[in-house]
Amino acid sequence: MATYTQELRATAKSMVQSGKGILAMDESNGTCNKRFDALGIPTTEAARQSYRELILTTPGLSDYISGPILYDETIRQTTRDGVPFLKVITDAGMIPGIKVDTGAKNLAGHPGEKVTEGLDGLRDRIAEYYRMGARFAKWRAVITIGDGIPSRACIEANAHGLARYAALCQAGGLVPIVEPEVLIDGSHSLEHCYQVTDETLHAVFAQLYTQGVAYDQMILKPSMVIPGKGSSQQASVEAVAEATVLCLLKNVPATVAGIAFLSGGQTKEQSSAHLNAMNQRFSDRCPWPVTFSYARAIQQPALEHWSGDESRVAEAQQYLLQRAKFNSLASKGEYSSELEKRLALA
Ligand code: 5MM
Repeated sequence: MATYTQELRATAKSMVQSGKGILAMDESNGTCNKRFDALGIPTTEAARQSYRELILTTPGLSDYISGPILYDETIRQTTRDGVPFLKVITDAGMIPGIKVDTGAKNLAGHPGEKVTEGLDGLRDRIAEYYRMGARFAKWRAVITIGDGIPSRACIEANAHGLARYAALCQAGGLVPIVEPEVLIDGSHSLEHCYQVTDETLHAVFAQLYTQGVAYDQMILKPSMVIPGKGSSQQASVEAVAEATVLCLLKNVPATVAGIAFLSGGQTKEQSSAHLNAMNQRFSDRCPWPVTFSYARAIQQPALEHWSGDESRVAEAQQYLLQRAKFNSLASKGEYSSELEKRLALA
């Protein structure tokens, strides 16, 4: 059928190869500036370039990362020595990815809810990114749990957008990462999160089916089933791992090439522990590789340590590499909190 079938299958497989995950560094300028602002880092293109160069030139990064997800500004940047970031990535044996959504906007008629935009002109943008060398893409939809929400309108609009995006990507040679994020914000229970994630994944896969998306040529990037940040009833690592795996088993076809979780505001330790528990306890029941596509849970310690100080680049890279390594271990069920304490960098 599609011209790119074999290539898409091979790319998807490499993205979730054993012991590796995906590094989300696709923060839009707004999000990146917000994180920089909090640390007193100048919110300039030069600072964003320096930080992204720090990440991409980390020695050994490709031991744990199959590919980074870039933002439009980043995919066009070079190192300060003039080497295109795309070349740095491919020379290290990693696969370049690109965020192609244009952000979550207010959903008309549904206060407090968002719909992700970016379908207009997407076919041409995909063609350009493919020509540049990108081989996978990402689109994030946001589902908020709150009083009377999510609405069916929000879930269906976002599921439809994700499926249209995924079909366009596959037609243009990019493996789509399909990211329906149920936000951790709120005081909802684990059970409530399960119910919303279940409904969301069900709607997403129904739309993916309707749009003819090939499951073996896509990656799902879900949130974990976890109580809201403000809930008084936090759950054990085992309970989160079990509820998440059960929800995935119920909704995700076995032929999907892989699952790569977002961290969604969990601490770095929680993100590693939850992923680890899923792989340790349920790998024999999961038909897909289960790994990570974290942003904050990999980047935050490095970003904080660097804080815009160029004399700290090498140390910050060690922080980044350590989180990448811990999550690589978690993707094989080989991480432990004991290891975390023993190898703590500071
Ligand atoms: C949920 O956000 C994605 C994963 O990041 P975390 O592991 O930190 O939750 C991430 O790829 C996200 O989409 C980007 O960092 C930010 O995108 P925007 O468009 O919000 O700048």
